[in-house]
Amino acid sequence: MIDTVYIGLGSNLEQPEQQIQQAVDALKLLPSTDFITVSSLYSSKPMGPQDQPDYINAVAAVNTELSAIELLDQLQQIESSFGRVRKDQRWGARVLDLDILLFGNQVINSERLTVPHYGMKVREFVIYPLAEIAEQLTLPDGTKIKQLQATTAENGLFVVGQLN
Ligand code: A4P
Ligand code: MG
Repeated sequence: MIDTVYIGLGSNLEQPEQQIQQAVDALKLLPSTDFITVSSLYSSKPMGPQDQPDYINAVAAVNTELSAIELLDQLQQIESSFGRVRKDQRWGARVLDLDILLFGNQVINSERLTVPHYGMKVREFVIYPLAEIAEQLTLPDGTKIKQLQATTAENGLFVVGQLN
């Protein structure tokens, strides 16, 4: 069984573009998984506390034979390996979020996983990059990504670059 999965990436370290580039490189090495594509890099205003830097966000698509929990384990390993690297370089706390936005058409409500991701329908920094790479996408509840995009304000979101 192969599922198409959309993964949200976010970072607001001082060099967040590089964090996201390296995280995408790590996604390309996931076992039993084919990397499909990644959106542009977007600058976004922080959701939540405002006394933090702006974020860089992107959304990647992969095809995987992993289960959702197996993929979550892999993503959390990537997150913590980035944390260790950053601490070794005296950059303080890890700031890399890898969220499973959609896992095929599955709806999951377990202790470790809520899929679709609980915030994805209201976050411009998820909706716009997702619409860029999957403009025909329909969520498990029937919502079309283009509908979400049309009703979600950009809130200062803009494209800052492309990944290699
Ligand atoms: N978990 C449940 N469902 C999922 C899922 N679909 N994908 C659980 C990934 N993880 C999922 O995650 C906490 C737990 O969520 C995991 O152990 C997993 O079992 P975490 O990465 O440790 O914590 P987090 O991501 O910091 O927490 P949370 O509440 O998910 O934070 P958010 O909602 O992701 O917010 N502003 C901008 N502009 N851009 C951003 O990317 N991100 C945040 C973080 C705040 N403001 C932002 C951005
Ligand atoms: Mg997270």
